[in-house]
Amino acid sequence: MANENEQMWQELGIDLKPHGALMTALGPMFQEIYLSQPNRPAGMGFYDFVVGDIHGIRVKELREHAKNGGKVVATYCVFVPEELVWAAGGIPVGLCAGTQFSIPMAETVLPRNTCALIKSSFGFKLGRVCPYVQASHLIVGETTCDGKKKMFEILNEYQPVYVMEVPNKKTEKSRQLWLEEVKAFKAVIEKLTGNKITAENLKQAIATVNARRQALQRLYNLRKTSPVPISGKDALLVTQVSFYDDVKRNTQMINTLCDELDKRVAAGEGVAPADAPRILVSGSPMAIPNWKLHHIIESLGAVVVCEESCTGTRLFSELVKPSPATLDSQIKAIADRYMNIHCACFTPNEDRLDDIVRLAGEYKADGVIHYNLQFCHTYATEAVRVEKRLEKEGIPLLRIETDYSDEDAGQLKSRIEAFLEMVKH
Ligand code: BJ8
Repeated sequence: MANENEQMWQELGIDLKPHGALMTALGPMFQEIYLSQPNRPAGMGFYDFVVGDIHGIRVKELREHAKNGGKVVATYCVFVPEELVWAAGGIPVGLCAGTQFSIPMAETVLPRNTCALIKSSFGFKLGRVCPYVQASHLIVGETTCDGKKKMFEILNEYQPVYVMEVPNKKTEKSRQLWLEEVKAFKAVIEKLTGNKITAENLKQAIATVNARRQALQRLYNLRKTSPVPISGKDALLVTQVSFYDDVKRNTQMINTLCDELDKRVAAGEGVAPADAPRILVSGSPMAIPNWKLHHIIESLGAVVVCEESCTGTRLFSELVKPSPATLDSQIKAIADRYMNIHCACFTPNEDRLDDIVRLAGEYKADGVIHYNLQFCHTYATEAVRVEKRLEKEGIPLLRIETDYSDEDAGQLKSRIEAFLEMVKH
């Protein structure tokens, strides 16, 4: 298997030496952060397997797909409507950008004061260490933030990149622009795959992606109970894997896990004592293998009960409205659904503040930790408004700004420990 994988990586143009170092580092890290947790649900076995073979089986599936004439479309943002890719017989893959490993590679080109997510993703391509990037036929970017959109211009010099224009406001005019962008994306995907998107195949794709969203909703609803039947780390991993695993298999695995969690809830079985502080994490997404914050919080005896982020509720809380009959109305329903993602790139973004307050209530959070990647100006500035709003609502908040390195782990630990002490009383 190892040799088979190595041959595949070689064919994909992977730089085997740094790639080997990356794989070697991931194992002990996963052991320490994940496998050491007590009382994990058996259903997490699937996710452990996926991480254990992170650049193996799934990449092989993508290669098989490509050998049969299929296309792989890589994305970096939950704004890219994956339904259109599935409908045209393509496979969308949300690219990981959560490791410190690829950042020094990116810093040889990008400014150092760029957010870790952007540097990490760019470094993967530059260093040729990610088989998912290498296996993709098209990378789809978006204009959500300045750093990303300028990085995509440079990335385009290495691999074909198509950029969708995400508006910054949610006015009628902006909605119209976005609808046109979704239509243009449909044409790009049809051209890439050579397949027509029809009312029939799009209806199927909408139903398939909605089913995964509903499975994730089910998982998150189970986290509302006390004691919590699954750790925040495990739930985060399920969401992270959803970005690149096969959508149908993933839905089935999440539902199997939820069946087990239902039994835990009925038996009053949890992963932490019922009086453990419950934390809502809100802010920037945490791409795999970024488990840093959750690990610190849960190592201190608290439990993360929800993520208001794109590796959390923003990924699945909105469904595409039940599929209307005509292709045009389906495209419109897709465009409408995506415009309900409350990313900090929008102004105003009152809906996100409402979401945080609502989620804190629904998940009975004792406090909110606002997670900000360093140099992400939209989330950092929006945190000022989050703070004001939560103060008004009487919800304790801790704002942290960090990156992927471990340099500040000690300092974060002290601040979070003090915060947990405060919310417990
Ligand atoms: S919809 S949150 S996935 S853009 S953290 S790269 S914003 S400087 S990730 Fe995001 Fe789409 Fe929005 Fe979600 Fe820029 Fe900020 Fe970095 Fe960010």
